[in-house]
Amino acid sequence: MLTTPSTPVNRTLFRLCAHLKCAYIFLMMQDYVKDLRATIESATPKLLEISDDDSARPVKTGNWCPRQIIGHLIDSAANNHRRFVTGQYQDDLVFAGYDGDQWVDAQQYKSADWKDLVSLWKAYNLHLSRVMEVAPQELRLQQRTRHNFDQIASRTVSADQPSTLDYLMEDYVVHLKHHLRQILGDV
Ligand code: NI
Repeated sequence: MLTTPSTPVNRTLFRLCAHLKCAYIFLMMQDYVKDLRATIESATPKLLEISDDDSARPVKTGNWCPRQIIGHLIDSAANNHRRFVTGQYQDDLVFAGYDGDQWVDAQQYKSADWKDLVSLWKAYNLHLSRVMEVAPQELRLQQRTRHNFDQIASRTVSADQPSTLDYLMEDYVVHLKHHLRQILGDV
């Protein structure tokens, strides 16, 4: 573990190194991870401005209400969490799908507490942004010939084209933003 050095010159150098390390980590971070974190930061206060009543009313651009949409995004986080981890330890990128409507119905998101849903959505996505960030680049970018992104991705990839875990991670953020726009308009 690093401890702060005692002399002023060493302390300055230590701080400089810490800043450079932060800058390096930020530069190396995938753009979609930066986008996810910025989206969480900007969307959370806007979501919390939505009243309890409005969070249970269907949005204009779909059948679900905001509680169900954020619930669906929590389900997406849970399903993709598993994919982002197991995808680093298996040769293919073939994963179980899930029926979005069924998951939303089974958990009765329409009667769940709105603020609790937003806080779980935020915490889960901050965690996933870290899962994505720490996944080794060579595993993220490794081309896999076997995948089922023709069935589980929001922007599908045909089965005869190779793809990567990185693609699935970026696709996750695209899907999240699509559903947030249903509630907030521009995100
Ligand atoms: Ni969806």
